[in-house]
Amino acid sequence: MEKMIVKDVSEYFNAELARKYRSTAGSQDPVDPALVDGLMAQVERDGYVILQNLFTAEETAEMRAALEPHFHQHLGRNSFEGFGTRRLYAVVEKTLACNALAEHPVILALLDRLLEPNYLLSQLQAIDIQPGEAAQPLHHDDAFYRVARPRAALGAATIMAIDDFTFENGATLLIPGSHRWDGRMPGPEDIARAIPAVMPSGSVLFFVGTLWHGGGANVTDRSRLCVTAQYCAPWCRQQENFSLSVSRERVKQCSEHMRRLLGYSIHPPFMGFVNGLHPKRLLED
Ligand SMILES: O=C(O)CCC(=O)C(=O)O
Repeated sequence: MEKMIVKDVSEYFNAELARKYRSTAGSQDPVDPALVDGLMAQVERDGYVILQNLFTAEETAEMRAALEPHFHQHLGRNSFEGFGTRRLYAVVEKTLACNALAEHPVILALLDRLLEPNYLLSQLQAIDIQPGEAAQPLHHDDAFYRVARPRAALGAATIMAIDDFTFENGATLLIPGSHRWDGRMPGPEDIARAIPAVMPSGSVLFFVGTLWHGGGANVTDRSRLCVTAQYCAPWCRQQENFSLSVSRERVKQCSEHMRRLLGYSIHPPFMGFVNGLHPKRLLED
């Protein structure tokens, strides 16, 4: 094995030390760079973009059917989770059906532009807003990393409509351009100009972690189901502790991309190691 002599520590910090387990970041099916350029222009301007009809009706129905048996009847524990909202966590352990959202090539292509290689899945959950639920408090997803704004986003998120999203059933509310704000909170005028992410089932809202948003109020008599995948920089802590909530047997059933996103990956030179070695060794029989 070639011996690495560290003369300059910054060289060491940037070195990809893995040999057998070299990173698979960026190796998903290619996406037309012109398409990604167009989507990124919208993300940079508004903080979000809607990917219309990314999934077919069959794919969406498959996700709904896979999720439904796992929902408990109990509702959110606070007004942020929503007293009238059902949430399902540790989705990968329960079903692989939603991996297709988390590792969709168009979404990975956008994340490749926004975040450092080997970014992580921060959480994957299903959110089912029940009739009569109030609007969720507006927030931005990377707020729990206490780093002063304005700054680049430390993560990004997707919200996939399983049901059609309408203003009446609680489509996610967004404040366009709020990703560029400093540390200020939204005032009444900002809240008044928040717009609902109205989109048909199978579409995906993609937004950066600095964008102010929140679930809308559901004034209909039907629930509003979505799946959301959130991602973070490779050196940020994931919200869900996937190494504890997703069994190794389950991870072995996942693709290379999902394994990397769940945390079976290294941020150079060695963040994420297990006993000094690459975590993917744990997936070997
Ligand atoms: O359900 C939604 O539309 C948004 C949910 C959300 O932003 C959250 O729970 O953090």
